[in-house]
Amino acid sequence: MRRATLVFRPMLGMLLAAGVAFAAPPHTITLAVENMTCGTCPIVVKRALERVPGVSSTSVDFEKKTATVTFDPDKATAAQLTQATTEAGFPSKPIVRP
Ligand SMILES: [Cu+2]
Repeated sequence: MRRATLVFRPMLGMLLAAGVAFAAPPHTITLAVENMTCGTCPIVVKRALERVPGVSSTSVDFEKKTATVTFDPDKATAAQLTQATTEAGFPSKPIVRP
């Protein structure tokens, strides 16, 4: 019994380490959002983005006309995010930083 425990412990550790390695870290991107003309618009944009599966957090800046989105890259893509805002009436595209 004691022997079995000694063998299985390291194996369990390896499995856990592998699981962490396979889970991709969340991505954060900033979208330039068009058509936000009043204080209600950011709320609509935020809701549209949060409906996309894999999105964990969203913050919309009305002054800068941007939306910053954190998402699981295994579940969502940048294209799905821009599509979600576009379908809500607010076309967007990722801001590429130099
Ligand atoms: Cu509005």
